[in-house]
Amino acid sequence: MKASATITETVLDINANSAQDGGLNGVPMEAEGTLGTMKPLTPPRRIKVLGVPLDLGAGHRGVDMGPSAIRVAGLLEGLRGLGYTVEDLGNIFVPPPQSRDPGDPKARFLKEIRQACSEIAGTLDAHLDDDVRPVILGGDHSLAMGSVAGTSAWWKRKGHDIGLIWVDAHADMNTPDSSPTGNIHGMPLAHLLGMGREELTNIGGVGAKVVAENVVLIGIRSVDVEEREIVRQSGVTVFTMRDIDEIGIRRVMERAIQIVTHRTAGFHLSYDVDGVDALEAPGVGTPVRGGLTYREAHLIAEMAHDSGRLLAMDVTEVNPVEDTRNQTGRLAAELVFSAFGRRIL
Ligand SMILES: [Mn+2]
Repeated sequence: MKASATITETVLDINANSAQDGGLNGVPMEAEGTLGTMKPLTPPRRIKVLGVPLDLGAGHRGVDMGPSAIRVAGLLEGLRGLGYTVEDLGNIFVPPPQSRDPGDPKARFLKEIRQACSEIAGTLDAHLDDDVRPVILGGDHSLAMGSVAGTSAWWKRKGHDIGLIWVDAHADMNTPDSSPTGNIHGMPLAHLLGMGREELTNIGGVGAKVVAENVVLIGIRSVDVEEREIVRQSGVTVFTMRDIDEIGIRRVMERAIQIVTHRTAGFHLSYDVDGVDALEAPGVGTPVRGGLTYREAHLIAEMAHDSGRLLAMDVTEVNPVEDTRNQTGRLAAELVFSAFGRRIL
């Protein structure tokens, strides 16, 4: 990928590749971008829910209450209604920020976040099985350094890589050196790709958890100045809000699923609810105008389900302090239902 390409050009490059070889990013269309020699995935029968009351990575307080809000919205009952056996693993322990010293201003609460993410990774790795899909409730998005590490470690032992779909208003690809705030929830994706601080890239296993060729960002509309260059150089595929406006969310998701399932067992869906427009998701820490509509947000989850390749899901950044009568908590629960097969008819 050209390092000099803008994000929109990157998408256009993909189009150009498709025209040349019938695929994108060199992925042949006919190969289904999927399994190679892998036998079919066992369909999910059990869902394990893990709460992460983490707001150490965020600038605004309150996302630590997100897991409760999503549970109160009827998450477990709704998933059981879809026919799954659902187990709630409870919450991992996270200290409140007021009780700790943030330490390094370039990576605030690094030690505590590392500890929480290691516990997430270990818990998921221990609870995964062929027919189990974890759902992780946030909490700020830095939790994904633990959840994706856990999913990746388990599948790696079975001999498979995983892909990653990252839905977000932000790219979350800062490193401590580039971040204007030092808030780690703006850095998880960089660390999952192996960039940044070793203490964070080595959570749940050494080094990168996903390769850029299998990573797709969707819904992006706010990228910091230095972060922009990191995104461009990284090799991940980005569908900004403009791309969604221009080609539609259905085409975006078709391509995304091809990319994240190419020679992988499947993909982890890390859904930051601030990707959704603030009109539908007012209860987030960092709202940005011009986001996904309610239906675009759902179609992402519905198509993730229909791909048959969804391995795990995070829903993050629900902030009850900013919310209106748990509207955003309910949206988060509904997005999980769509990702696990709820349909209109
Ligand atoms: Mn995020």
